[in-house]
Formats: sequence, C-alpha cells, structure tokens
Amino acid sequence: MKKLAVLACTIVLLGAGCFSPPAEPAQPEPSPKAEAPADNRPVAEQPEEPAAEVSVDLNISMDAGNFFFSPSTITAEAGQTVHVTIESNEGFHTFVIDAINFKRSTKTGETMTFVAPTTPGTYEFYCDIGSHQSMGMTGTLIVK
Ligand SMILES: [Cu+2]
Repeated sequence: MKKLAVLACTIVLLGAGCFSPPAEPAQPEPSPKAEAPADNRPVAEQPEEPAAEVSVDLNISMDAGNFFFSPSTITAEAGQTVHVTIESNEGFHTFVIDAINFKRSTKTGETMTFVAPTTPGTYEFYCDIGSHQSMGMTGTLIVK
C-alpha cells in the first residue's frame, strides 16, 4: 500500500512538474495601422525651370571724344539688351544706330540702353553731329 502511495505521489509530482503555466498567449504582432502617409504637407512648389535661353544683358563702358568712340566695336547677341555707359565724354556728340532708330546724346556717366538687332550682321554706329562721322567718329556693332 505504501508503494502505491509513493507511486501516486510521484505521479502527482510528475504531473505538477509537468505542469507549466499556460504560456501567455503570444501577443499577436500588433499589425501596423494602415496609417495615412504622414506626408500631408503641401507639396513644395517646384521652381519653374528657367527659360532655356537666358539672355544676359551686355554692359559696355565707352568713352566718346573728338572724334572717336572707344571701344569702337561692340559685339552682341541677336536681340540682346545692351547697356552702354559713357565713362567720359568730351565735346558734344551723339550715339546713333540707324538700323534700330536709336539716337542719344552722349553724356558722361549716363547709360544708354538699346536692344541689338535680331538679325545677325554688322551695323554701324556713329555720331551725327556736324562732320564727326566723316572725321572718324564711327564704330561697329557686330550682332552674332
Ligand atoms: Cu561727335
């Protein structure tokens, strides 16, 4: 009888030993909430592509005197805006480009602005005062 009791006890112990608390149910992997993309910010505006052809103005410093323009050659792109600043002017002169009907009196420190012809070629500029042109007060505007 004693033997049986031991056996029973053993069984119980084994049973107890075998008992293991139920494993905690594995937490289901929290399914990531299908969140709306946090990127609700307004899309930054893409800067406009600059125009393919950015025409940069041409700046020229020029002296006018008796009887010359210096420099006497201006080279510009077709249709380019040209700023000619008279650094020093001696006497009374004009700056004339017949091809674009441009005429200004030259004055020290003043800037004359014109748009080069849109047709490539060679154009003359000159002073139309008296006989200054024939005395050499001319120059060449080269349009590429
Ligand atoms: Cu002149």
